Amino acid sequence: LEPAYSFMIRLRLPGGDISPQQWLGLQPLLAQNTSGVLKLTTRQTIQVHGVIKSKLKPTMQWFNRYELDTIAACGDVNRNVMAGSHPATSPFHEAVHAFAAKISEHLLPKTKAFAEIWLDGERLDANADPEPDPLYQTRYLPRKFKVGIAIPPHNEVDIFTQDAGFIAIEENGELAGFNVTAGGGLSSTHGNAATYPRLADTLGFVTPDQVLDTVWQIAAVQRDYGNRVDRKQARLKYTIDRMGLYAFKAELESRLGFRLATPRNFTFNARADHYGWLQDHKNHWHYTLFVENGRVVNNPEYQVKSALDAIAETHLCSFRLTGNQNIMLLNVAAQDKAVIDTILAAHGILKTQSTLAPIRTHALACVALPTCPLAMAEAQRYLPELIGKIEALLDKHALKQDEISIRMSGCPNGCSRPYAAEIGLVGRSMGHYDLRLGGDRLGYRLNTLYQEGLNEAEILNTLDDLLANYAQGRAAGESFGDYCQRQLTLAD
Ligand code: SRM
Ligand code: SF4
Repeated sequence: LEPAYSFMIRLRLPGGDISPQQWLGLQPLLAQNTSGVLKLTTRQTIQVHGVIKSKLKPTMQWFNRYELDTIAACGDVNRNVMAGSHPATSPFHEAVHAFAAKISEHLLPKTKAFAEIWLDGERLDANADPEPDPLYQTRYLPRKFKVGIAIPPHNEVDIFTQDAGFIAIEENGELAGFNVTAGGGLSSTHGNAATYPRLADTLGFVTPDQVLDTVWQIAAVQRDYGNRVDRKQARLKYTIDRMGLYAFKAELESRLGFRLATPRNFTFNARADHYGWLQDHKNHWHYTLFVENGRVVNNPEYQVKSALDAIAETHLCSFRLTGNQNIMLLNVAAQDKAVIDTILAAHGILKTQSTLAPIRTHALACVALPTCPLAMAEAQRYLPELIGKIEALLDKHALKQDEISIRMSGCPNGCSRPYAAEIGLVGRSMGHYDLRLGGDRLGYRLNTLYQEGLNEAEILNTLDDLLANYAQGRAAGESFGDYCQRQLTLAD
């Protein structure tokens, strides 16, 4: 008898876009072929669990019917490309956001194997020559490769954590081009000092027409220089540290045939999502809906799943996932807002969302148990409960409205980007977490290990003391992360 294999499947959704037709099309499939919970990920896409082996092919074919695919959503290739999601961020948002799909297509493996295996069912010819792929050749990349596009002043994509990043630069109301970053990556391994989270370096500036070549050549340098012997040293961040930034950049420029220009100025002023309605320069309205840890489920007082299904049925907006595991209702005409509001109200969204504390709505947790084989501790099933207890501490110190960012992951791989949070909790063993402090709120600085392997009581006691000190001793406008960083620096 064959073991009962079951699989997780992740969609490729560059920039997080999914239409209401696609959303509605997925629902019967989810009910029949998966565990039924649709999960919005930290890279703006959707994954589902519990697809048994015999249902894999019909599931892929179902996706294809709705023009959805899973190509390169996992593996040693370019992953789902992220892009700042909110159209109200900037007048040239649409043009910048469109680069997510362009980059995704440009770096997509050219092999026909996906279609042959999953769609038309024809067997691959085992004797055929390997298909030539200009980027991946016959060997793919040494490791996963992640690309993000940030649209200042918003840094929801945590641009400095991406292998390759493009920060849109506006000058005189026009899109001048992009600052290019490279070498971000977060994972580490407990007890292996040769592994570490790293923020990307800024390499220079490119014009919009140079973006595709630049990202392609960054991936190609990594393909040729990345470590193919030790997977723990294979990400681009280690390649850059081994080569040296200067040599990496020189290699990149020689392949590009041009020098990167001097990086331009920009500032980030937010990383968390802006909940509720915002209007853009074209007078379109966009609503951002909080989905705790990206789990699209119905709770009695907050029925996200039913609300989204009902909104999709109206066809009055499209959907876009954010890098913070939330969902946006895009391009609602002023006259249609009331219809959407009525649905949101009927499902408890309007009332509940406005009562949630910022620490909850700004939090991220990875999947972890029970499905993640790498999990050492709980994350998405536990963080909501822990936040309830932290909220009580915030209340006690009159900090309830403080927008502290807290992120939990079930192991040091860091899928919820905990190393870039003000409070990072990284699973060490069941019920025990490393507490990391001193990251900033906007994603410019990593946090550092404060205490190792704490249980819940120890986490709460430690935070209680720190929050008390912060409430008393913070400078005007100082965030919790900056305060902790100042104290850690003083203690050095
Ligand atoms: Fe991740 C592996 C879930 C974003 C770093 N990640 C996994 C796997 C596939 C476990 C596995 O290899 O068997 C997890 C599936 C668990 C499950 O049961 O579903 C998993 N990662 C996730 C998601 C779903 C977390 C979430 O709750 O949203 C995110 C899916 C993103 C997507 O849509 O593509 C997710 N993973 C990330 C991020 C954040 C990001 O990309 O912005 C990181 C840190 C950034 C980075 O890559 O440096 C991340 N995941 C990892 C790593 C460590 C990679 C490394 O450099 O060593 C692994 C393990 C590995 O690759 O060997 C991993
Ligand atoms: Fe799994 Fe670890 Fe990623 Fe969490 S951080 S989803 S536990 S691999």
